[in-house]
Amino acid sequence: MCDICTPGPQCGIDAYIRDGRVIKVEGTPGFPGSNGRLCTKGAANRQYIYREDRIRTPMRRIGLKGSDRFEPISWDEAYRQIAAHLNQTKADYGPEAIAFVCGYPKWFRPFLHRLAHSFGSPNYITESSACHQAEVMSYQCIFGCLAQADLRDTKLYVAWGSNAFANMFPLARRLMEFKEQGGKIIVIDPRDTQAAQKLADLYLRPRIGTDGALALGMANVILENRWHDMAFIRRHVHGFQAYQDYVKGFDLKTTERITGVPGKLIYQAAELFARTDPSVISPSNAITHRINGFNNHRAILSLNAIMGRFDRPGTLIPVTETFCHSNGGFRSLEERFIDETRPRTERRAVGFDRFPLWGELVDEGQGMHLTSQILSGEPYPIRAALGFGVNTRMYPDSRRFVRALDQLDFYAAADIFWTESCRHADIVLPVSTSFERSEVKCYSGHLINYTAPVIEPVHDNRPDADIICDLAKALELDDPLLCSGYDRCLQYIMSPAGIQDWEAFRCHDGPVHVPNSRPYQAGSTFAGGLHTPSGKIELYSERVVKYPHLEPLPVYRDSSGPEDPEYPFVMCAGARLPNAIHSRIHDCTWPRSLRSRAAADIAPSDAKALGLSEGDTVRISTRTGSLLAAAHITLQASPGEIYMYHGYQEADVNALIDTELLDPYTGFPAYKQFRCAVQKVEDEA
Ligand SMILES: Nc1nc2c(c(=O)[nH]1)N[C@H]1C(S)=C(S)[C@@H](COP(=O)(O)OP(=O)(O)OC[C@H]3O[C@@H](n4cnc5c(=O)[nH]c(N)nc54)[C@H](O)[C@@H]3O)O[C@H]1N2
Ligand SMILES: Nc1nc2c(c(=O)[nH]1)N[C@H]1C(S)=C(S)[C@@H](COP(=O)(O)OP(=O)(O)OC[C@H]3O[C@@H](n4cnc5c(=O)[nH]c(N)nc54)[C@H](O)[C@@H]3O)O[C@H]1N2
Ligand SMILES: [Mo]
Repeated sequence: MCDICTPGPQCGIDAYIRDGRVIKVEGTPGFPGSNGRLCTKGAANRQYIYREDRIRTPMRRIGLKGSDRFEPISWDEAYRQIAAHLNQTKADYGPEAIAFVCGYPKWFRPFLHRLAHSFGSPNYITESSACHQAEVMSYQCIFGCLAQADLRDTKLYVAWGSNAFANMFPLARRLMEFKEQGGKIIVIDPRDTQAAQKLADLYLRPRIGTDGALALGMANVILENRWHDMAFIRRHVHGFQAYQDYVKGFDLKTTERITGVPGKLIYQAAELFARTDPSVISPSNAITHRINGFNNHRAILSLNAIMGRFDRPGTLIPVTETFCHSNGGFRSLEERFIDETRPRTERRAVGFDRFPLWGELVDEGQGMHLTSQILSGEPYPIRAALGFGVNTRMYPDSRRFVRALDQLDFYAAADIFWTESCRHADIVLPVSTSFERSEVKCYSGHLINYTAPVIEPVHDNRPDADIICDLAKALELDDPLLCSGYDRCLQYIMSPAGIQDWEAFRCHDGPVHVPNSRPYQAGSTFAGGLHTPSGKIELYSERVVKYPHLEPLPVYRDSSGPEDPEYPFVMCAGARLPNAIHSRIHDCTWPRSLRSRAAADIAPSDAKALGLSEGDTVRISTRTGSLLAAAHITLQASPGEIYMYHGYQEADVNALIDTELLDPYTGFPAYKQFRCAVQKVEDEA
């Protein structure tokens, strides 16, 4: 299965092998979801797995940190050294002084989480500190559980901050079919995207990050026209009165002034959504990448609440995260697997004190506070870390993150490629790609798949899950299950799936249907009771109200901060490009050739004012840092706004972001909304 992006679509790949090498990849015909297709990134898998900079053997640093002076060592020696350092740090500072950190890869996460627990540390931290958890928290605060749009039965879908053509092509295809079958789509995006152009019956183009106001303005239209579902609200919704009072401040004129969306369009969108039943709005996680992101997301979700668009076909229906953030239609023992070795420690995970709502809802440290805690040693020191697929460029003010790595007494990095994090590690471990390993994945349609490797490891690499189980042994942890290896643990975790013949399942080519999966039953979430403090859908959050510095209503505040003549533009960094995925394929020549230079999208009027032509070099700067990029002049960007993709080594946009620009509810960084300056740079002739 393709692992270029996960847990996402998980497309089937046919790999053609000659003399032990992959010579060609194609989508697997008939594979659920992808049905024989691959995206631009997936088609580049061959270049990905044979990248020149793959780590070839375990390595030990012999020069200064960041110096690239390493020597090869054996796996046993690497394990021995990691275990010795981690156990020493534990003896000196306590187990919580070691952080177990993971980047975008997902497939082995419960194993890393259990390793942290068995070791005694609460500090398991992942990229979810900046990816998916803020959304989950928003759903939890309002509905008590994560939910998703039921596209099969809806009549109107609002793609709010979502461009599936770039970020998930099977979804884009589904939406095209949906439209062909008469479904209506509203797209809301400050960028004039492919989704806006190809899918939208109605397109709203707000200023970056003003979505909270837009949603409250739409709510005001709905309430004034009495289109809301009062019977549903009386029965199921908490805090309606307070919400209604707050929403009154967002009349059409005010909302138009804040968002830049014409009042007439705001009215139309509200009417179309409210008067089409079933209809559903599902805001993307792009909404959460800014200071007021959590509340913007909640304001949008609240529209579903006042219209009763929850727990019935065609609306928001609850999702079970079966395994590694994917839904296989059943409850695995993943939670128990993680929980049963949880340490009894007084120490709270990184970031819990600073982001108490996060601490209450999320079972992992808030990684956006990791740098600060390493550098300050407060409230307790973090002295060592074990990182799997940790990319320094994911972190705001990424150079500060590198400084934090350098301050650790010990850092071990496991990655496929030789990255900046590896250069600052003490021990580096080479890991396998999905072509070289076996793994179990669950996904929608109630499917489960046990893949097999198609090639021998390209170099002396090992799968992450095996490394974790081996480390449990090397660390001499009292955890016989984890020490028994990946497959035995899986059999335990997946036992509720009802698979009778595990061996047959393991050898089966392609996904199988989960025997014990259960189809969604309309109304079952209400019947089981909502997991919110009031037991109702909360427009006014009783979870949030406990924290005096947070506001229980989904209030709107400007995330850009006060205007600043020195930094007149607002940057939105990271809107997905179809040919890029974070840092991982910028170095593959095919996808890279589609946008060969790191480019900043800028509106034609701004380009003119700055005297820019297409491809000119610009310097983009903030108080935190600056970079050089190529100007890409496009109508996709509105005046005053700049868009740029992240993860480039030579133009790392996250190096411009102040680490303190964090949403106080979720700790999420301001990737998609911060002020910057843009200047033309005369190329040296
Ligand atoms: N400005 C800006 N920054 C962003 C975002 C944004 O929108 N804007 N998006 C954020 C989001 S949503 C996310 S999810 C993060 C992702 O950010 P990252 O976690 O940085 O994502 P990647 O660069 O894909 O992968 C990180 C590392 O994992 C390695 N890797 C790949 N597969 C494996 C594997 O199986 N095992 C191991 N051990 N390593 C592997 C890769 O080589 C790479 O070095 O970026 C965030 N950063
Ligand atoms: N090709 C590709 N696909 C990917 C990824 C990738 O790196 N590359 N990453 C994967 C990952 S880790 C994740 S988390 C998902 C992310 O999935 P999404 O969050 O859906 O993806 P983004 O492209 O970040 O944002 C979607 C749209 O939101 C818009 N947007 C940005 N700011 C705002 C705003 O303030 N208001 C509104 N209304 N819209 C806004 C952007 O212009 C963009 O078109 O994508 C996944 N898919
Ligand atoms: Mo993400």
